[in-house]
Amino acid sequence: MLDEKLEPIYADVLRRNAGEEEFHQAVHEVLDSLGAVIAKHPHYAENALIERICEPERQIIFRVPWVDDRGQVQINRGFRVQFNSALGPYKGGLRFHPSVLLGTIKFLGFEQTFKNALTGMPIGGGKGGSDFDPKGRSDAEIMRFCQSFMTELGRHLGEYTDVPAGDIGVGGREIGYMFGQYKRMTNRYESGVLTGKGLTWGGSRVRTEATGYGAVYFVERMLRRRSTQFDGKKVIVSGAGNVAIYTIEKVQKLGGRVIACSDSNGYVVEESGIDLALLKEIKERKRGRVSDYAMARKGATYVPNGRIWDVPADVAMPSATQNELTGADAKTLVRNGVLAVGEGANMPCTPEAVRTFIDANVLFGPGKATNAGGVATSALEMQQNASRDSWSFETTEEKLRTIMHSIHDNCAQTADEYGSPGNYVLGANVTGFIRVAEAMQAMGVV
Ligand code: NDP
Ligand code: 2IT
Repeated sequence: MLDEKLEPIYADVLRRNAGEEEFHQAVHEVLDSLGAVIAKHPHYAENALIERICEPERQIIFRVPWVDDRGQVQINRGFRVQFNSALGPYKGGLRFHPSVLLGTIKFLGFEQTFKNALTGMPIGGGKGGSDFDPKGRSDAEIMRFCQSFMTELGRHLGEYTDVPAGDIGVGGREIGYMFGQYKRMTNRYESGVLTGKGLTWGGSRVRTEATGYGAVYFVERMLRRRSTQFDGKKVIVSGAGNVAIYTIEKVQKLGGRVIACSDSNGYVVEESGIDLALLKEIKERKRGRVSDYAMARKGATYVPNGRIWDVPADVAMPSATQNELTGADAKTLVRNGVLAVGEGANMPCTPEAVRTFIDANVLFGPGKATNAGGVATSALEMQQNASRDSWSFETTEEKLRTIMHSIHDNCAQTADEYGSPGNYVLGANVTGFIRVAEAMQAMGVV
């Protein structure tokens, strides 16, 4: 039940954003945490501040025409939701996936606003993408799509305005094609307009690894509260993309055993531990499938269309997509004795799943805190670009580690302050909200 002051705000969000269920879900989760804040500090409910936070500053929708390898004209839809610029230029990734709708980008932009605030860096919140499906497309098709997408998006960007990066379906290759097109359109080498760039042309070390590494640092810090660590733990990581791969890498470095990962077709289990070099070879270089990995490994079992959450583990790191872990999956994990769950993806656990974990006293790291290492390192990339500098791997990773620990500690402290010790969902929502709210109040009605 939402606070009685928040109920009409949520009803309005439902009415004005009809059918955008993922956006409703993300807003509800934050509002659910804000009852405690406005009870303590009623001024945050004044001047329609919360209503303004739920309304994106700008929503851009555009046609993306391009020509495929057979000479056929294809049409996709492009989006950029510039959600909130109270703390800095809009910042957030671009997602290319056939499931993308305006409501998807809105939920992601809303989450991003609080996540970015949590990092403590000067970045506002935004998100974008397209319903373009990169699967099975040639390099040349990807390039033509990215060029057409940037031709329209570019006019809305700028290092002081809006700075995109990658997300599902957008990695170094796509950022390269988009940066090239932006440079050509503007006749400016504006490094700070995109992050996730290649290391030889303005990218930051550790950005590729940052989301996965950061998520592991966050969970490591949670585990420490129970006087334990990754060493010797059995871990399952869903997905097999950027976030999943570097989550696996860091867990393995810390002595954990990752026994399962997945893609949208199925999951693989290997009790002796996933061979990361082979997984990288298949996913990063060959753009193959998890089933190809299973085929290449004697000890691995491939389960098509199964639930990866059925595999018993100490730690679960959902790192694929939203709502991939349901209430029923959470019950299975709890029954199998899961100790900690860290959201590498954005909103991968349904509200029922989150409730199940919190009720069962499972350490639960919400995405906007746990996966903030990616965007934090993007902000480090912006810092390096602004100073025309380039830091070593060690320096950059140390900064990432410090940021993740401070996000963890701030969330834990806020949860204590608001009477819900150990509730990182409340801690993250309230900490992020207060930072955005303070800046918005200082700037007046804008
Ligand atoms: P990638 O495109 O590199 O990998 C995505 C992985 O998730 C793939 O294994 C993909 O499988 C799987 N997946 C994607 N969509 C679905 C779906 N609808 N159903 C089932 N599986 C799916 O993306 P990332 O690793 O970058 O992103 C993963 C998650 O992490 C997303 O939620 C993203 O928003 C979040 N995130 C990413 C950050 C980053 O820096 N990249 C930062 C913070 C959060 P398949 O190949 O079959 O599609
Ligand atoms: O969800 C996310 O935080 C990202 N996809 C990364 C955003 C960024 O700007 O680095």
